Amino acid sequence: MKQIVRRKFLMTAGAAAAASVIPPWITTASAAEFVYKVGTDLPGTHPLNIRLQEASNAIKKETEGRMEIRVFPNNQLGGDPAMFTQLRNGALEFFTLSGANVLSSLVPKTAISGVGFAFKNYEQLYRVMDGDLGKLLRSHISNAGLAVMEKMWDNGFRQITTNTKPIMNPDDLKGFKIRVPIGKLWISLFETLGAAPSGIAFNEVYSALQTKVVDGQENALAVTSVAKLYEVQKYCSLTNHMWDGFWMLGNRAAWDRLPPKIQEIVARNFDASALKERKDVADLNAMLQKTLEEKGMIFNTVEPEPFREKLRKNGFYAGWKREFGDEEWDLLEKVTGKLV
Ligand code: X2X
Repeated sequence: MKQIVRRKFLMTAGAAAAASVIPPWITTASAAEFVYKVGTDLPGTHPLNIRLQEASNAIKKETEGRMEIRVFPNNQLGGDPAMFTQLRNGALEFFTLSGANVLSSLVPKTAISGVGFAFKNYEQLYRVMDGDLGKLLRSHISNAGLAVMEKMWDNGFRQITTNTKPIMNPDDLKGFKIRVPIGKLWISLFETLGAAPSGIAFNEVYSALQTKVVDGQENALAVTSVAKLYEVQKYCSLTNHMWDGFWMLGNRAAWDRLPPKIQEIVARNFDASALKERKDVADLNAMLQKTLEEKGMIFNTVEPEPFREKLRKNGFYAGWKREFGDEEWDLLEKVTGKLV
């Protein structure tokens, strides 16, 4: 008897545990009229996802439950190329995607935010991306059939990590096998610097580093930290070689289905959260060197000029100016100063 009671208890406990791991889209019957997903490629603990969840809560409240946006972090819906396909065919309603990443396969000009060694600091960067160039890029994205919010979300200035040696100057990159995201600009930047880059989606980066398919990667410290890349990387060279950030993209038909009042609430909350996320990420990147050193990483600073000089000498800036066009390039240089 006693045993039967116990078994019953165990079964109940087991059922409860199983229920808690069933994904939300199966268990939660939602009363919301619009239930949309947003996919991201960053781990759930990254500020981008925390702020997205906050925006989603605010949107639900302000729409009095009519609109529910479910956050799917950490490539749960697939890597960037898969999520981008889903976004375009309507299986996914919102997606945060870097302008230099897969988005540039559809809208090549969005990669301009990632031009190597272009921005000296965040102040310059946001003057460009919240200004006329950002506006022009949004019109290109919109002409390509996607919805896009006004404010970009920060990924950060990118730094090179390796498991073999510190990168001090361009010569250290000679033949160096480095993972980069899937985008022509990244390949071009590292090839021009003499490295051997491979485009790999982020959900495969940890294992690519662990199995030594590549010897290094480059990302903002926040990503190296939340994705635990420090477990498989030893050195971190503070190259700040490019800035990277995410556009909040929407599937156009899904966006157009929303009543104007709900569109306004969604856009306003996404943009407000983006501004908060920018501050979170900048603060985090500024404090993480110490944390990562405690985990065993060895840091070095880098003089950017020899890298910029090598890029300039090898036609990197002139080539990309032709690719992006004079109008875009002039809007960039108006703030950064001459790059070519
Ligand atoms: O893929 C990357 O390295 C990441 C996470 O930084 C981007 O989304 C561009």
